[in-house]
Amino acid sequence: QTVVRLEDYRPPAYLIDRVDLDVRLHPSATRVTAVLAIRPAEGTPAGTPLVLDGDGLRLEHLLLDGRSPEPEAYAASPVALTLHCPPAQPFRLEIETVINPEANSALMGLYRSSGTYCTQCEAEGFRRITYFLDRPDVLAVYTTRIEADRTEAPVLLGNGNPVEAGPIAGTERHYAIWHDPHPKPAYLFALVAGRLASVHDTFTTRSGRLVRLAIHVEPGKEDMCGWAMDSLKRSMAWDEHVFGLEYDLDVFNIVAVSDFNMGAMENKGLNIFNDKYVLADPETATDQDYGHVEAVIAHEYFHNWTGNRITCRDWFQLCLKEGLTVFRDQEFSSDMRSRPVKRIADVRMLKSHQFPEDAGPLAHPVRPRAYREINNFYTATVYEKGAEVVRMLKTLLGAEDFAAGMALYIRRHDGDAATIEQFLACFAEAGGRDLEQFALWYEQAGTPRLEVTSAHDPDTATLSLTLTQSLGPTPGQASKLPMLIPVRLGLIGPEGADIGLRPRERDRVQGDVLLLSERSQTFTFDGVTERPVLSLLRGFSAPVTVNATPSPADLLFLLQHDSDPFNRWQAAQDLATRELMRLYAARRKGDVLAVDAALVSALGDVLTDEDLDPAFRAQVLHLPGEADLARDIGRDVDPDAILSARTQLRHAIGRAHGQTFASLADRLGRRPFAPDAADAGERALKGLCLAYLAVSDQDTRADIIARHAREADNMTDRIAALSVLVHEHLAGADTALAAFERRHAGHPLAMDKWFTVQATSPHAGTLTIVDALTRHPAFDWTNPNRVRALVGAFTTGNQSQFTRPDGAGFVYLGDVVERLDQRNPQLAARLVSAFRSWQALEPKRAALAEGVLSKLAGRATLSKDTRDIVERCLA
Ligand code: B3K
Ligand code: ZN
Repeated sequence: QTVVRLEDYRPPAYLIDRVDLDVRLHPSATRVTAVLAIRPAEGTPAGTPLVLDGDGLRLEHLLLDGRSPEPEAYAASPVALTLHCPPAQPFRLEIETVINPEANSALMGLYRSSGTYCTQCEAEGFRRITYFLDRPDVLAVYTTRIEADRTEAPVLLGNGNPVEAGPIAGTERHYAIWHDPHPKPAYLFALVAGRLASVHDTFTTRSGRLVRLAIHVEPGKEDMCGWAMDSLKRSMAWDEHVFGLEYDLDVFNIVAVSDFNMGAMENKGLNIFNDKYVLADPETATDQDYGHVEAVIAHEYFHNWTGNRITCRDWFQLCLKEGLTVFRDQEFSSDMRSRPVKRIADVRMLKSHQFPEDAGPLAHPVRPRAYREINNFYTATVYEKGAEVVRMLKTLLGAEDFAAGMALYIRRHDGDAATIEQFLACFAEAGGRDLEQFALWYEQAGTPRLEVTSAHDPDTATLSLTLTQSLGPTPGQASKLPMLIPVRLGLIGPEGADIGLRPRERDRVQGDVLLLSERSQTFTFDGVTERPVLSLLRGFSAPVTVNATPSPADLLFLLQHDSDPFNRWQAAQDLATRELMRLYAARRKGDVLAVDAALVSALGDVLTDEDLDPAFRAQVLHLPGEADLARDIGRDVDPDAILSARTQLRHAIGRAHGQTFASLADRLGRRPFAPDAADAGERALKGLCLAYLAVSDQDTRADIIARHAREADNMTDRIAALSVLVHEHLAGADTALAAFERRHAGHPLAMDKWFTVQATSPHAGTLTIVDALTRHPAFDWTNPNRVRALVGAFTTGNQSQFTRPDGAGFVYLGDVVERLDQRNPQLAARLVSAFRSWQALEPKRAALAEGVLSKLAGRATLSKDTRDIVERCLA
């Protein structure tokens, strides 16, 4: 397999200025004519061959400046069209290919989803439509003519603005022409054609452009588009307000399809979405779904500037658009909702998805240096850690200089295919900073570890704080350089109030942010008369792990007093983690210890603190997950001992506060459903209360929870109650499952939740149920959402059962991957990544996982996508 390396990047020898596409749609034989206006790039020697990319293509016709070239002048294969000696002057190439959308099960290129024609071109799907310079630094202006059967596809959508449309006389067919004036790389090309219904609205930009907005969905789903449309309009207004960025076309179309490999795609003027991130109503979508719809709609919209107007020079720069755009959508959601709760949720996500990636065989830098299959690099590291890096940049520069850097980036690079270096240069210039060391965040993989020690001297009223950073080896990177780590710090006095910081090393402290740049640095603070409690890494100011060993009393103090809500939450997590580790260590030795009563009572105080936002209380009471604990344990992990430790602590909390959980569950979230953050927060706390009630000793607990499942008037409450019934094996679980199934049988996205609830049940027997559910009428191996909801949920959301000591979970995943790999390599590769932490497991389980991976590696027919993950896991 060929490895693509960053250091091998060369600018393209030829450029394509204009693309005129004519796509005559047919289910199995779509005819694509591409007319390309090509010219040699400056400095390209005459006679340099032109190699256009293809993937599974067959050339039907070729014209060079209107004439058929001699057969020896070119060569065509499924993967390339080569002109051996193209003209030295600009020329026109007309290429005809015929493709089969119906047979396209990889969902890359032009395919059909429930009868709708749609495309997915990022990263390298355009080459499955026509031969092209399919690389992000070749930007062209596209005009697309789409032609289709009028009844099969009454709606025809392309990038940019509509130009003309009409019937084709004497036939059953019609056409539409779309023109996108903004030069773009091929990965942003899209077309959609089908029988679609739509909802419409308008948005007027602040400079007065009237934009027609539309969301296109399967007929009958129009009522479920309101939230997405509302989110879109809020995104458009927010980007103007916060970043000064306006929309630049007359129309903005969103299409929801049910077969989609990922979340959504930011094609210029024509965003295509997994329907899961568009459709929402209280009956079928949870508060979490509402939050995701809002965030993904915003994310794709924000790409219009960070991704489309300024794109990536090459795929190594993927985080240039993804990290930045995730940062932007996180900021948007924070402004729409509670900022601390959003931050907590994002950090939870980062720690549970990105930290394990960074700690295992799939670790890679935010900007990778090499890949075999680029689709495998749309990762938590590129996206979520990429966003953290942008967030640190803002922390280091301050809001004002950061805004100036962004403005400069947009001004200077509009229309460019840019690099991380160019991006950073804008901030270095705007902020008058040297960002050379900071750039290591893009280069070095792994999660840095911070050791913190402190000494307080009451005589001199000083506090000295020593921070030491370390970063372990990751694949391909044996040793690392120290990074620039912004550590936001609070010192809290005995009364619980913050003490103003008076640092001696003034040039190394910026406001409340310590700039750690050496391997080890000591910071001294004056005027600290009494021993303060340290609040370290406030707001999670850097994606690192902290080893500071505060006393349990200090953690309890932080939980009660920290003015930084994030660190209040972090203190609770640290306390719980510590306790869980203690219980775990005992269980590994066959002992069972008593649970620490102080922790249980402190959590009870948070639970009943009516001054705190319910959503925040829910986050505090939500214990670290099994996978979080596995990550912290790091080696020789026994998932069963983790599960029992966690179960033990949950039961202790449930028993201690059973009455409170029961009364809160009864009292909370009784207003008619509205998706706003305040109501969602109440429902989150209610769901959490039900989960603890289930493990309390309240006699009527099963009845209460079953009643919640029965009487819920929205999906959030219904699924919360159902999952408690199922996961705790309570009486009424089967009845509730059956009722849910009857109620939602016709709604695949709701049934996905039904699959997930069962797949994530931590009981022996779950694997058998998962397997049986693959034969349920609502299940469909060809739909990625179904597969992820059932098999993906089992392998990534049910640690103890996936890693069963007999290895059956591993074998099952291996079989599923083999079954899906030929059909949909991207989906198979995504699923097989669930093996990524296998080396941290205790030796018996690790050997069983390795066996399955080795067996997969031995399959000659494995796709490039899956082989890449499997071999990296084994390396
Ligand atoms: N840019 C797309 C992801 C494309 C994934 C290709 N395998 C969605 C997004 O990040 O907005
Ligand atoms: Zn994105």
